[in-house]
Amino acid sequence: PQAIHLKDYAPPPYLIDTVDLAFDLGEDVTRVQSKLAMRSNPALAPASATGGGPLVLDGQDMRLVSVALDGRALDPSEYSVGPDSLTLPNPPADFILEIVTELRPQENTSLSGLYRTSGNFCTQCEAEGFRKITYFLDRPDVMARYRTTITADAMRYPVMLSNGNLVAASKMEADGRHTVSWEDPFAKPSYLFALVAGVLVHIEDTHVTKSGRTVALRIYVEPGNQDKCDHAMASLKKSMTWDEEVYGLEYDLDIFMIVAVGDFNMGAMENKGLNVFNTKYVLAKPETATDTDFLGVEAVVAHEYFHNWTGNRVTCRDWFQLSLKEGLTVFRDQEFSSDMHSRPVKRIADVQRLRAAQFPEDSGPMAHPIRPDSYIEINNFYTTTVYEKGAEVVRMIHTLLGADGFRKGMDLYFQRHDGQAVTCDDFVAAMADATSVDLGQFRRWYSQAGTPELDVTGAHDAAARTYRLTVRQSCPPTPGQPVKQPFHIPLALGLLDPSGADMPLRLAGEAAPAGTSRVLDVMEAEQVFDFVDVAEAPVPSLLRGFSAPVKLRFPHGVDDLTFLMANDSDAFNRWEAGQTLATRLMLDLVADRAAGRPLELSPGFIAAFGKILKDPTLDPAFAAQALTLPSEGYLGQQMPVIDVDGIHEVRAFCRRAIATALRDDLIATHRALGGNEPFAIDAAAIGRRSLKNLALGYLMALEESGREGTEAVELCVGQFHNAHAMTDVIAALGCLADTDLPQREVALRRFYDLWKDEPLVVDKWFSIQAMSERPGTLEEVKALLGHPAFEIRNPNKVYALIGGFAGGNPVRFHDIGGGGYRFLADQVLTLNALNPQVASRMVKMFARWRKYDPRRQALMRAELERIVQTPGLSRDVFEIASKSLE
Ligand code: BAL
Ligand code: ZN
Repeated sequence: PQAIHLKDYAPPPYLIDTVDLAFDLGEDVTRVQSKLAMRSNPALAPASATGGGPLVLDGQDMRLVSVALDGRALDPSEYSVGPDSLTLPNPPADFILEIVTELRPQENTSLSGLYRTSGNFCTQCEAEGFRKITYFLDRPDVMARYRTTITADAMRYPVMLSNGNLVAASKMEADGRHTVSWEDPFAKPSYLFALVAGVLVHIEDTHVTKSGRTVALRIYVEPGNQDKCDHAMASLKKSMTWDEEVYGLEYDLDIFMIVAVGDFNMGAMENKGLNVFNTKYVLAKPETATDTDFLGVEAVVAHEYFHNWTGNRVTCRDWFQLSLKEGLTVFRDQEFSSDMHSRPVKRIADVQRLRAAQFPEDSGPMAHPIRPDSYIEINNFYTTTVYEKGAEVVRMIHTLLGADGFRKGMDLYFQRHDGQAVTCDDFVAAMADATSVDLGQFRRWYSQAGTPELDVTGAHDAAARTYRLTVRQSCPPTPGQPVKQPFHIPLALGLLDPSGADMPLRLAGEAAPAGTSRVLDVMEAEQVFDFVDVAEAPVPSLLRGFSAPVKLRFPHGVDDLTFLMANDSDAFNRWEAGQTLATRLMLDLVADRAAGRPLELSPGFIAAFGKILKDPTLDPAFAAQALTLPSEGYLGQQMPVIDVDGIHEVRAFCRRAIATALRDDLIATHRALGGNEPFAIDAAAIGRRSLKNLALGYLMALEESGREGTEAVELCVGQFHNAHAMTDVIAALGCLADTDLPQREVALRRFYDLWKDEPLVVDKWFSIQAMSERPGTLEEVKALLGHPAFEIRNPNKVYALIGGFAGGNPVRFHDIGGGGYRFLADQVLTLNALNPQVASRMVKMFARWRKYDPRRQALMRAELERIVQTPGLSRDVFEIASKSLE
C-alpha cells in the first residue's frame, strides 16, 4: 500500500454543484442512482469547452450498472473502471453525469458506507465511506448540495431519513413501497452524507434559537429504547444554548435529528442535520448507565452538535487537516462540560486521558503531528493525537489570546470561511489576525510530533529579593523527525509564599506586578525569567491548569509537594502535586521490589491521604480524584523498561496499605455517602458517588476482603444487590470480579440474568470480566468469545471484551507466557477480514512493544510479524503493524 502525502495536495480538477441521489433499498440488492451537476474547477484554468482533463471518480465494493453524460448512455469503451475508480478520459467543461450502482449492504461488515444494523439501513461516510455508495469525488474539498430520495418497503422501513429538511413526505406505491425526499440547502462534502431507514421510534422536543426560530429536535432509537433518550435530549438542548451564548452560533436547519444504532465503529458522527450515534452515547437511564456513561452522552451529543459549525459549515480542505475540526470541537465540548459541571474535575479527567493515551502514542512508532504529513489509511488517524492533543493546541491558543481574543478569532474564522473547506493554517491566521498576537512560532505545534519536555529550576537570592526560573525545553525524536525546533509554550504559574498564599508576580523590568497567576511565553531552548520583590524563597506552582501538553520536571522536594497539595490556589496543581508525590514513592517501591527489599509506604503520604479523605470542605469529586493512585499504565510510562508485574504488585500493595491504615475512615465515608439517595446527574451527586465508590474500592483491597462475611465484603455485596444506580452496581461488581469469593459467580450470573436484553449493559459485563486481575482471566475471556451474547461483528462487544482485556488489564495481557499476545493477534486477524477499522484499533495495543523487557519484546514482535505476513491484510492493519515494527 502507498502512502499519501500532504505536500502532494492538489485542488480537484472538477467541482460538483448538486447531487441528486435516489436509493432503492432492497433485501438483496440496493440500487443507487446519482445525478451530478459538474464543471471543471475554474480556480485551475479558465473555463474551456475541453474541460479539465480526465475525471477520476472514487468508488469501491459495488457494481457499476450504467453511466450517462448529458443524457446520453455511455458505452463501456468510453470510460474505464478500476478496483477503486471510474475514469472518464475527457469530459466537457460543464455537464450532467448520471451513474447507477448496485450494492449489497447486508454483506458490508466494515460498517463504512451503507450497511445493515438490527435489520435497519444506516450509513457511515467519514472518512471515505461515500465511495462505497456511488462513484464520486470523495474528498472534503468538493462541496455540493444534496437532494436524496429513498424508496423502500413501507412495512420494513417506515422511517426513512437523510440530511436537511423533508421536502416530500412518504408517498405510498401500489407495491407496498414508499418514497420520501430530503433536501439539504447547505453545500457539504460527501463525508457528511447520511441515510437511515428502518423501524425506529423517536422522542421529540423543540429549541427556540436566540433569533427566534423554532427547531424540531428528534432522537430516533429502536423500539423499547424510548425511555433512555431524555438525557441525550437535555444535553442537546443545553449544547444549543451554550453555543449561542459562548460563540453566538445558532443552528441553521428546521430539524436536528439523532439516530442511535447498535453497530457503529466510532462514538458518533456529525452528518449535517442527521447525526448517527453509537447507542453507547445516546441511551442512558440511572438503572442502566453509569455516571461516566451519562457524562459521555452529554459530551458526545455536544461534540457532534458543535461540529455543525466547526466541521460542517467550515470543513477541512483535506484529511491532513482533520484536527482543524476535531481538535477545535473537542476543545469546545471540553469547555461545555466544564461549564456544566466542575471545571477542575473535568480538567483533571481530560489530562489523565491525554497522559494515558496520547503521551504513549506521541513517544511510540505511530507518533505524528496533530496535522500528519502522510498516511496510508486515513481511518488510522482518528487518533488521540489529532483529537486530544489537537484540543490542547486550541486550548493554548485560547490561553495566549484570552477568552475575548479567542472569540474574536472565531468570529473572523467564520466570517472568512463559512461554506469553505480550509486548513489549520487558515484557522491560526484568523486567530492571529483578529488579535495581532504573533502565532508564528506557535505553528510548530501543528508540524512537530512528540511531547515536549520542560526542565525547570529555581534560584532565590535573598539579598537581591529575586527569584530566577530557568526553563529548558526539548522534544525527543519521533519517526521522521530527529530534531525539533523550540515550541511556543504558554507556561502558567504562581509562586507560593511560606504561608501558602500566592505572591504578586513582577518580572524584572515591569513597573508593577501583573496578578498572582500569569502565563509566561516560553519560546527558546533555554530561557530565564527573573521575578523581583521576592522576599522569601517561594514554592513555585508550575504549569497551572496544565497550560501546555508537556512533561514538566522541577526538583520539588517531598515537603514542597505536600505543601502544594495543601495550599496551591490552583486546584489542578493541588491534584498534580499529589500525583507527582505518589508516582515518585511508587516507583521507588518498584525498585525496592526488584532489589528484593521489603515494601513500605511512607506514613506521611498515608497521612496526607487521610487528611483529604476527612476534609469536609473538599468537593467529593475532587477528593476522589486526589485519592486515586496513578494508574499502572502511567507508572509504566515513567520507566525506561516497564516492569509489568512490579508495578501491579506495588500498586496493589499501596492500595492495601492505605486501606489498612484508613480502614475506619473509609468505612465512615462509605456509610456517610451510601444509601440510595434520589438519583441526580448533577456534579455534586456524581462526586458523592465517586468518593463512595473510591472508598469501597479501597476497602475491597483489604486483606480481610478475601474472606466472606467481613465488613467490607458485606458492604460490597450489599451495594451490589441493593443499589438502584448502575454506577453503584458496577462499582461493586468490579470489586467482586477481582476476588475469589463465592459471591463473585453469584453476582456475575445475577447481573447477566437481569440485563441480558440490554446490549450496552452486557458490554459492561464482558469488560468487567476481561479486566479482572485474577490469573485465569485469559481463559475466561476466550470462553466468553463463545458466549451467545458475544458478537464479533459488533464493535462495542469487541471493544468491551477484547479491548477490555488487551487495553485494560496490563498484568494479564502482558503475562510472560505470551498467551495474551497470541490471543490478541488471533483476534486482529479475524477482525481484519470483517472490519479493518476495528482490527486496526486492536492491533495498536502492540505498538508499544519496545517499552518492555527482551522476552516480552520478542513475543510481541513475533505476533506483529505474523500479522504483517498474513496475506490479504487490510491497509488499516498493515499500516499500524508495519510501522510498529520499523
Ligand atoms: N467525525 C467523526 C466523529 C467525531 O469526531 O465526531
Ligand atoms: Zn468530532
